[in-house]
Amino acid sequence: MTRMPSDLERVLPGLLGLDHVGVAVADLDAAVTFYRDLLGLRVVHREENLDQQVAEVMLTSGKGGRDGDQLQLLMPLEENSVLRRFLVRRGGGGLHHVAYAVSDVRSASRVLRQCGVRLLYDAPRAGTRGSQINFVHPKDTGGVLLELVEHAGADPHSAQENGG
Ligand code: MC0
Repeated sequence: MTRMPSDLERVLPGLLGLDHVGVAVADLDAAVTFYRDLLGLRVVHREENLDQQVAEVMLTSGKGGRDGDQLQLLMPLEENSVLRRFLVRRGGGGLHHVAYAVSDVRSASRVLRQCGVRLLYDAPRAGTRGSQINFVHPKDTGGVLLELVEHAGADPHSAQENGG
């Protein structure tokens, strides 16, 4: 059972704030076109993450928060990947996860585990842009897959325009 701490700041050290929202899509190029050409978001990163079996594109409006909002579009690379299962179950796409930046994903995961929350990985795995990531099971968060992300380097949010 999850033990709700009375002082979240004390219990989860190093929480830096909301990092990105992950959206699962069946057609990455079509989704990029929608968000870039209709909403005016800017593509700041593209990557294939073979460990997670996803192709991803990160976009931002450049507004909101210290480094701008971040939308991560995710498309499965493999038929038997967890993201493919999600797409099938959700009828083609939808909100997949919400990610929070932390200064130390290992210690954040350890503290959450101590509170009875299920972390999906025993040790962090490779995330976008050289980050280290872990996930909290959606059944322990009220139905939302929650990602913890520790960015690589001193300025993790700095992103380079690549033209989309
Ligand atoms: C599954 N469920 C979800 C969910 N995925 N609920 C909310 N959000 C999601 N994303 C629900 C199902 O509807 C089901 O609920 C229950 O969880 C268990 O379903 P399941 O069939 O057992 O689901 P599985 O086998 O697909 O596993 C779910 C699990 C998996 C969360 C463990 O998706 C996983 O390992 N995720 C972590 C890795 C991942 O998602 N990678 C892609 C993003 P009911 O009520 O029907 O029982 S990679 C990424 O994001 C990287 C690139 C990055 O940001 O750097």
